[in-house]
Amino acid sequence: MKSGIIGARRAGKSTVFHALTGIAPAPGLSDARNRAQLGQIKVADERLDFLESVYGSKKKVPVELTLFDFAANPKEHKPEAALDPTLLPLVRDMDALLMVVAEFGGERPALADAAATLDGELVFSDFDQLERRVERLRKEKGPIEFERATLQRCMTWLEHGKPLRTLDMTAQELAQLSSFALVSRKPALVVVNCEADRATAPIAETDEAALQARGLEAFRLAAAFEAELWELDPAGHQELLRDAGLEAPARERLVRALYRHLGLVTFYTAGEPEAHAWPLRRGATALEAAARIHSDIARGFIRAEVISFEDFARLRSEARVREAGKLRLEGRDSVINDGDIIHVRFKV
Ligand SMILES: Nc1nc2c(ncn2[C@@H]2O[C@H](COP(=O)(O)OP(=O)(O)OP(=O)(O)O)[C@@H](O)[C@H]2O)c(=O)[nH]1
Ligand SMILES: [Mg+2]
Repeated sequence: MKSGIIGARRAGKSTVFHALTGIAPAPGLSDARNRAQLGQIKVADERLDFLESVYGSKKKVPVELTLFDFAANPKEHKPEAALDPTLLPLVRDMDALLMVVAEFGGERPALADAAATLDGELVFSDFDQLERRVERLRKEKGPIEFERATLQRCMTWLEHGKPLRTLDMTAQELAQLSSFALVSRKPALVVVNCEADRATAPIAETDEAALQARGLEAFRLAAAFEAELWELDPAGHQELLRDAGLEAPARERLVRALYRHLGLVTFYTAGEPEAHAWPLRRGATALEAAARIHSDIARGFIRAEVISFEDFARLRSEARVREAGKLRLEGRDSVINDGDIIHVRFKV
């Protein structure tokens, strides 16, 4: 899963990246050839640890979140623009966005306004992209009426300043738009970068409502404070977190917030070679889970053998799960639940 950190100049994007990954900002990042620094968060997962030990797996593969800290190009990034336009092609490739808003050093912009400014850049970029496509459609012949109508509906929405993530679309419309990688459709958390003494301060109700209307959600992070904690040993890290009223480090809280906001669950594949955790959209089917593992496995899908995590935790072996009649044989359309351990039967 790829998440890109965006935000105004000096909003603390690199500090947020540091707080989440433990990787300090790279001085060479402003180099135009090297537009992003990558950092990985391996998601801590007790269920996966349990599967690894019971199956005696040689390898453990947790869910990984890759964060991208982009470097704006000072020549392109005009002070009045919230986002360097040359970053947009990189942003298109992300699964989710983290929009950083500064709330430190005397800066207290209305959170909703700051987020709206950033979101506005995404809205503008999508409008621009769709408009160029509509121009080209003028010269095309063939069955383009549906495409034209879909683009027009999106553009009307964007013209009102609304991001596409808040527009309900049919599966057919979404399929029509799939080649565009529209940025205002990407799920996003607004990272409120604050001082340590406001790490647990509530978000004002008016801000919360305004964000919600854009399909956004606030996530508070005292980035400079949590970046410094990486210098400490784990015990010291824990203690200072607790003093600040925080129950877990930034990366764990962020993963939870993203999972909730994106509506994700985790399923597992387990065996002696490896125990593997996979993220999946809540409500997704066995076939979608198979596709997550490998497109060949989805193509040759016959059925899935599914064990719920609770049954496995109680019985502690596949053989006992089978004897107890708790192994489910599921077809391609059955829904996979959080914690399910699945084995896909397929032919190639
Ligand atoms: N006091 C305080 N300072 C911060 C915080 N976050 C960032 N800063 C400072 O703000 C300045 C900018 O932070 P960066 O993380 O480099 O911001 P950025 O958004 O990556 O900046 P650019 O990449 O240049 O656009 C640095 O001097 C940071 O030390 C914070 O939470 N509290
Ligand atoms: Mg930076």
